Amino acid sequence: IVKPFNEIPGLWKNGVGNLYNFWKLDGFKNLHRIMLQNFNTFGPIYREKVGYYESVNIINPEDAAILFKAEGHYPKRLKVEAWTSYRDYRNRKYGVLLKNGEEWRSNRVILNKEVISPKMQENFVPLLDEVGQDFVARVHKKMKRSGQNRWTTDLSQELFKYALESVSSVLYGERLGLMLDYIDPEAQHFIDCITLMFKTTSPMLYIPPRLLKQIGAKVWRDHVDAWDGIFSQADRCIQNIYRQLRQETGSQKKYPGVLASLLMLDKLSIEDIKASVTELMAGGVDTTSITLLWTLYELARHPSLQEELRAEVAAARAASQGDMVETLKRIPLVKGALKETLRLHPVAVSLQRYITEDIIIQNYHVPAGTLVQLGLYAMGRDPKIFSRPEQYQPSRWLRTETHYFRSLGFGFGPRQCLGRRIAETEMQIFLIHMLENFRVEKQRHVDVKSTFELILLPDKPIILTLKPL
Ligand code: HEM
Ligand code: 2DC
Repeated sequence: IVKPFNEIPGLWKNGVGNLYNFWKLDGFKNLHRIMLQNFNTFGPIYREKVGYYESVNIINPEDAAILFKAEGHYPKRLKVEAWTSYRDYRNRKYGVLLKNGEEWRSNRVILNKEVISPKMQENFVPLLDEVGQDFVARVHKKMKRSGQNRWTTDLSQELFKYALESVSSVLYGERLGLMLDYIDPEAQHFIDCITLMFKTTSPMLYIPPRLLKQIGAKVWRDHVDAWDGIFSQADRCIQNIYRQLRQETGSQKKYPGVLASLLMLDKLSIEDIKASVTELMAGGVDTTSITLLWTLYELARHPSLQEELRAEVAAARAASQGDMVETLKRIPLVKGALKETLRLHPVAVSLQRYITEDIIIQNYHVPAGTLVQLGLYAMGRDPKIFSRPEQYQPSRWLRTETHYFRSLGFGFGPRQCLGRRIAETEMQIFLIHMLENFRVEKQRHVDVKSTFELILLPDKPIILTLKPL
């Protein structure tokens, strides 16, 4: 017998009381651990209400499959009100990240062809390879300067620059020059604004931004400043390409980048293009850089695994005679390492959908319209789903054991991460170059955990040492 919605366990009766408890537990920073704890207390399904934010939470891959079958034609995620409020406040258009319904679909279909199709990926490879090589050269230079033939540092700022340089070169077909010693202060400001934007978003998941705006709260003002900085830098980049395109005569052979391709295609309005390209530029910095930082951290903790990966890369290079597109087809263990990083350190704590039809999960009836969340962080650490979940084992993704709805770091289906191909290619190329040139080591035993600032970030600086091979 199917049990009714109201019998799902959990704390969903007193949103304000729960918000207070959540706040006392420093919940804004611990969301992922609180979710994990809730699954331990209530089992594989629980209902929750924090502030005005109400959801049903699930953890099992089989239930994820049910969820995504009920996502409908226009899959809709949790609305991040801070982001839509900013757009409304400044009268800016929503891009594909924030649009819904038919408008989302028509934009997304066009963007898919330019951003996530396997055909386009080949265009991105030479651009991203160049950035990878420049990163290696930069590390060599830093090592020389240190006088010790090694470089010990918190790489996060370097990785932010690497990620922004990579995504910009794909979007604009041009280099920003962030691998140089003196970088444009505007670009550095852009990077800082993205971090601030994410950080100021998380409290506003639970406290309506309208309210915070009314009382003139600092978190709202900081959020507006952050987005203002993001938009003004993106606008500059976009205007620059737009101007060049209008001055150009004759057709160039070279791949001109996502933005110029979209402008020439002429299927989306300029305002729609600007909105989505800005989101791509902003979405392309902290996500890949933090995932790479976690990966280097794991490789430093597992030296023999690091050697295994190095051997795979060397063999792949040799077999493909240096051709990067071919090399990328021969590195399953490197790809497994990135999946493993996202299992233990997912960028997104959860995936969510408003379901469009009634479903039955764990024998409970869940009505259409409910916000259902899949706890990605909790799933990745559940011993019932992954054997020895605490161990970093890229090879688990090579074995025949089932991967059914288990590799969801980029989301699922037509609403999955639009930047996925860029992110994967950029991260794989980065690891290839790093493994070919350096050994990564860790200082002493420092256990780094995650902290939630809308995306999951390391809770303390990760200090690594790079040595030449
Ligand atoms: C959406 C993860 C990198 C742009 C998403 C979603 C996830 C995600 C989980 C939600 C998907 C869903 O609801 O099913 C990641 C991870 C990344 C990454 C783990 C890197 C390790 C990037 C990059 C870009 C980007 C590099 C831009 C170049 C976007 C956009 C969306 C999105 C625009 C919204 C798509 C839509 O609503 O149609 N990402 N992302 N992401 N991501 Fe990423
Ligand atoms: C955060 O409870 C936790 O890819 C919330 O590149 C639910 C939630 C909703 C939307 C998620 C967000 C979480 C994490 C960050 C995500 C976002 C959708 C897209 C965004 C996953 C899980 C991200 C990082 C994008 C950001 C693009 C950008 C222009 C800001």
